[in-house]
Amino acid sequence: MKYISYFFIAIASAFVVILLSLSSCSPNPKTTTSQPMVMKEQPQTSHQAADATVKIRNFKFEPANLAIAVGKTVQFINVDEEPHTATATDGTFNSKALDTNQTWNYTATKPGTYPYICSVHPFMKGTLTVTNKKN
Ligand SMILES: [Cu+2]
Repeated sequence: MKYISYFFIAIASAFVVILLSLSSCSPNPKTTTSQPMVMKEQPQTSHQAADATVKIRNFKFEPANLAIAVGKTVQFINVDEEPHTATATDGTFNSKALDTNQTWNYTATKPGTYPYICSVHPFMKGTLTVTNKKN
Protein backbone atom coordinates (compact mmCIF):
# COMPACT_ATOMS: atom_id res chain seq x y z
CA MET A 1 0.00 0.00 0.00
CA LYS A 2 2.84 2.40 0.78
CA TYR A 3 4.35 2.00 -2.67
CA ILE A 4 0.99 2.65 -4.31
CA SER A 5 0.50 5.91 -2.39
CA TYR A 6 4.03 7.08 -3.31
CA PHE A 7 3.20 6.27 -6.91
CA PHE A 8 0.05 8.40 -6.78
CA ILE A 9 1.91 11.30 -5.16
CA ALA A 10 4.51 11.15 -7.92
CA ILE A 11 1.86 11.20 -10.63
CA ALA A 12 -0.05 14.00 -8.91
CA SER A 13 3.07 16.15 -8.61
CA ALA A 14 3.91 15.48 -12.25
CA PHE A 15 0.42 16.68 -13.20
CA VAL A 16 0.87 19.82 -11.15
CA VAL A 17 4.16 20.56 -12.91
CA ILE A 18 2.54 20.04 -16.34
CA LEU A 19 -0.45 22.23 -15.45
CA LEU A 20 1.79 25.00 -14.16
CA SER A 21 3.94 25.01 -17.28
CA LEU A 22 0.86 25.03 -19.52
CA SER A 23 -0.86 27.86 -17.67
CA SER A 24 2.29 29.97 -17.59
CA CYS A 25 2.94 29.45 -21.30
CA SER A 26 -0.47 29.90 -22.89
CA PRO A 27 -1.41 33.45 -21.78
CA ASN A 28 1.87 34.98 -22.98
CA PRO A 29 1.52 34.35 -26.73
CA LYS A 30 -2.09 35.53 -26.59
CA THR A 31 -1.28 38.88 -25.02
CA THR A 32 1.67 39.52 -27.31
CA THR A 33 -0.34 38.78 -30.47
CA SER A 34 -3.53 40.62 -29.47
CA GLN A 35 -1.93 43.84 -28.24
CA PRO A 36 -0.37 45.01 -31.55
CA MET A 37 -3.62 44.31 -33.42
CA VAL A 38 -5.62 46.49 -31.04
CA MET A 39 -3.07 49.28 -31.35
CA LYS A 40 -3.22 49.12 -35.17
CA GLU A 41 -7.01 49.36 -35.27
CA GLN A 42 -7.37 52.27 -32.87
CA PRO A 43 -5.97 55.08 -35.09
CA GLN A 44 -8.42 54.19 -37.88
CA THR A 45 -11.50 54.50 -35.69
CA SER A 46 -10.33 57.66 -33.90
CA HIS A 47 -10.00 59.76 -37.06
CA GLN A 48 -10.83 63.42 -36.82
CA ALA A 49 -14.26 64.60 -37.98
CA ALA A 50 -14.52 65.05 -41.73
CA ASP A 51 -15.39 68.39 -43.39
CA ALA A 52 -17.14 66.75 -46.37
CA THR A 53 -18.48 63.32 -47.23
CA VAL A 54 -18.57 61.35 -50.47
CA LYS A 55 -21.00 58.46 -50.39
CA ILE A 56 -20.29 55.51 -52.67
CA ARG A 57 -23.71 54.15 -53.60
CA ASN A 58 -25.04 52.17 -56.58
CA PHE A 59 -21.58 52.23 -58.20
CA LYS A 60 -21.48 56.04 -58.08
CA PHE A 61 -19.65 58.68 -56.07
CA GLU A 62 -22.11 61.12 -54.48
CA PRO A 63 -21.35 63.90 -55.14
CA ALA A 64 -19.21 63.07 -58.15
CA ASN A 65 -17.68 66.56 -58.06
CA LEU A 66 -16.54 67.95 -54.75
CA ALA A 67 -14.43 70.97 -53.86
CA ILE A 68 -12.66 71.33 -50.53
CA ALA A 69 -9.98 73.70 -49.27
CA VAL A 70 -6.42 72.70 -48.51
CA GLY A 71 -6.16 71.16 -45.05
CA LYS A 72 -9.78 69.99 -45.07
CA THR A 73 -10.74 66.33 -44.76
CA VAL A 74 -13.10 64.42 -47.01
CA GLN A 75 -14.57 61.15 -45.83
CA PHE A 76 -15.46 58.42 -48.30
CA ILE A 77 -18.06 55.91 -47.14
CA ASN A 78 -19.08 52.84 -49.09
CA VAL A 79 -22.73 51.91 -48.59
CA ASP A 80 -22.79 49.34 -51.40
CA GLU A 81 -22.57 45.60 -50.91
CA GLU A 82 -19.60 45.59 -53.28
CA PRO A 83 -16.10 46.72 -52.29
CA HIS A 84 -15.07 50.07 -53.80
CA THR A 85 -12.04 52.33 -53.73
CA ALA A 86 -11.42 56.03 -54.25
CA THR A 87 -8.20 56.08 -56.25
CA ALA A 88 -6.76 59.27 -57.73
CA THR A 89 -5.67 58.66 -61.32
CA ASP A 90 -2.39 60.49 -60.65
CA GLY A 91 -1.77 58.47 -57.47
CA THR A 92 -2.26 61.37 -55.03
CA PHE A 93 -4.59 59.30 -52.88
CA ASN A 94 -5.84 55.74 -52.74
CA SER A 95 -8.36 54.47 -50.23
CA LYS A 96 -7.77 50.76 -50.98
CA ALA A 97 -10.84 48.53 -50.97
CA LEU A 98 -13.64 49.69 -48.67
CA ASP A 99 -16.13 47.11 -47.50
CA THR A 100 -19.77 47.87 -46.79
CA ASN A 101 -20.12 50.86 -44.40
CA GLN A 102 -16.35 51.22 -44.16
CA THR A 103 -15.02 54.78 -44.24
CA TRP A 104 -11.77 56.34 -45.34
CA ASN A 105 -10.57 59.89 -44.69
CA TYR A 106 -8.35 61.96 -46.95
CA THR A 107 -6.94 65.30 -45.90
CA ALA A 108 -6.14 67.51 -48.89
CA THR A 109 -2.54 68.72 -48.90
CA LYS A 110 -2.10 70.42 -52.30
CA PRO A 111 -4.42 72.57 -54.46
CA GLY A 112 -5.41 71.04 -57.77
CA THR A 113 -7.97 68.98 -59.62
CA TYR A 114 -7.84 65.29 -58.86
CA PRO A 115 -9.92 62.94 -61.00
CA TYR A 116 -10.41 59.61 -59.28
CA ILE A 117 -11.92 56.22 -60.02
CA CYS A 118 -12.80 53.02 -58.25
CA SER A 119 -9.94 50.68 -59.08
CA VAL A 120 -12.31 47.68 -58.86
CA HIS A 121 -14.84 49.31 -61.23
CA PRO A 122 -12.90 51.88 -63.33
CA PHE A 123 -16.12 53.18 -64.93
CA MET A 124 -16.89 54.82 -61.58
CA LYS A 125 -15.54 58.36 -61.80
CA GLY A 126 -15.34 61.39 -59.55
CA THR A 127 -13.36 64.59 -59.24
CA LEU A 128 -11.95 66.14 -56.09
CA THR A 129 -11.01 69.79 -56.44
CA VAL A 130 -8.71 71.18 -53.79
CA THR A 131 -8.88 74.95 -53.53
CA ASN A 132 -6.60 77.48 -51.88
CA LYS A 133 -9.35 79.47 -50.21
CA LYS A 134 -11.16 78.38 -47.10
CA ASN A 135 -14.58 76.82 -47.71
CU1 LIG B 1 -16.18 49.96 -57.16
